[in-house]
Amino acid sequence: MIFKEITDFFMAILDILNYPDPRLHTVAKPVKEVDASIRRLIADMAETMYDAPGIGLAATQVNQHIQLIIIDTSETKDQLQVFINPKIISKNGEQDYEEGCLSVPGIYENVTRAESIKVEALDKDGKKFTLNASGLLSVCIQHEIDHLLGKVFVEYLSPLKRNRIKNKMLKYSREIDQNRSRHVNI
Ligand code: QAP
Ligand code: CO
Repeated sequence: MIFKEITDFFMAILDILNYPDPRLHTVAKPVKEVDASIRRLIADMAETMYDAPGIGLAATQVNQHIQLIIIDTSETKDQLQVFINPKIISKNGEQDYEEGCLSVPGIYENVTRAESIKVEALDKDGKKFTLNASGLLSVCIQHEIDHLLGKVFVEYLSPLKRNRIKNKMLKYSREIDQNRSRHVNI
């Protein structure tokens, strides 16, 4: 119990990279060993995701280019799923889903993906597992694995839509920067 309090105390909310940050296009490397530094990153990513709040987060989005994603699609927000070195073994069917992304705040667009998938990964203890997923969980796993491949969901949209989103995001980040310097000046 005391240990849990100590780890909670040292947990941190991490900065999330915003589209069109070029670092979001980095291809993640496999995790060699699930050690203490990986467990720390998982705890920090979980705090970051729940704080947002979001249902999925890839290490790429917090500028850590390793094959690690976390997901919690439960209503109660107490069912964290960790996927290390995830691989999609099979895909079936098609579904459209209105997706969002913590790296593209305020933007929601329809994307077509597989309806159901079979995924193989390591869990938080480094133990191999396979999972059959459909519906929202399937969409979320595919979306987060894309991040590890350097792909953001807006890349499935038409160039016109994507450019509009890119310009909107750039304008939004300039406004944030201006507000920051105004705070410093006053
Ligand atoms: C990926 O995305 C996902 O724009 C996870 O202002 C989303 O958690 C997969 C979020 C939908 C499948 C379906 C987005 C929070 C969270 C925003 C997220 C925002 C605040 C996105
Ligand atoms: Co995303």
